[in-house]
Amino acid sequence: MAKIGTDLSRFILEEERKYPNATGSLSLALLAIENATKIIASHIKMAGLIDILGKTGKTNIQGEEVQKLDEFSNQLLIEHLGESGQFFACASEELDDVIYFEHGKDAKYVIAFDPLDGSSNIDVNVSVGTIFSIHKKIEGNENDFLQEGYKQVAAGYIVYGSSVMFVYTTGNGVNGFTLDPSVGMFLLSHPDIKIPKKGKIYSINETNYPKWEEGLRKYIDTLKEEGYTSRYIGSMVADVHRTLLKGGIFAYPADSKNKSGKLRLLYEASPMAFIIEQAGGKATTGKEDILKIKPETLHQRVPVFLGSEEDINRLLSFL
Ligand code: AHM
Ligand code: MG
Repeated sequence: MAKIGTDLSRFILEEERKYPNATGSLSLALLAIENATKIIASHIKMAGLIDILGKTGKTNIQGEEVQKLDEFSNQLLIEHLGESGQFFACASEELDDVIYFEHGKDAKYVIAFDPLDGSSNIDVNVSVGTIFSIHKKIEGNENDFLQEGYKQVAAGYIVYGSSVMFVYTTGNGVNGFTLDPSVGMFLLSHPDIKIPKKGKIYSINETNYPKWEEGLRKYIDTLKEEGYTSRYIGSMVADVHRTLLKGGIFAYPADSKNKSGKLRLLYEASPMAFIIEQAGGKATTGKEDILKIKPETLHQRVPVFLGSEEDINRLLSFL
């Protein structure tokens, strides 16, 4: 196992050496994501200051146009991932359609991402994140994004919190890296993360309680009686990150108004499901495993329940 403190770039290259037939393309792809997200992290840290430094009109002190951070993150990822030459195409939560990269004609992978999840939290200085999901290019068209989640080659998230963390899997366990701002490197801080078999926390937007199905209401009532505690940030990356480390359950269910819930399969549900399952947890819509769903459209939404194995099994017995 890699040593605590190993930097992410080295870790990625060391992982690659375990596969004699690897071409290095996935490593370069992950390094491109790492670099882009470091830049996003530094901009998020400045978010409050950018206002002070003069965003009266739409230009900042350098006379550049001030972009909203989610637009900025989206654009930055598209540019970096496109330039890397490792991706054939990308799909983003912020874009209607797939972008095919000029320098990716021979690339092996496609990537779906949510550039800045939970961005409504930025204004109040609460954690946000980036989520990504990588699949193999098969047909060279939009269908490449409509592959089941279990076929992901890699998935990960970056949580821009009190510290910045990069957590990812290539289907071989989950590892977490913390950004050391003094050297600008992600260092291995959480090797081989395993989610506790059972937790004590549930995370759900309870204002929707009256609109939930009966079984879900009973389940949450039962958790309360048993002394579970409630934590809900409203930023999926942060809520899932806590669930991964501390156990319990995170949910964004369907309700009588939103029949498929809110979260998107490609950019949110599927990559998080891959990570949680790689850490020994479970992820379901309540009816089927999230990773088994064959997506029908780029922006489709699904109900999400993920977390500790025992907590998810228990939930399923109520639904
Ligand atoms: P976004 O992608 O537009 O930021 O929305 C997704 C976010 C998730 O991070 C979070 O889990 C959810 O929306 C919170 O929704 P709600 O405010 O309905 O509880
Ligand atoms: Mg989102």
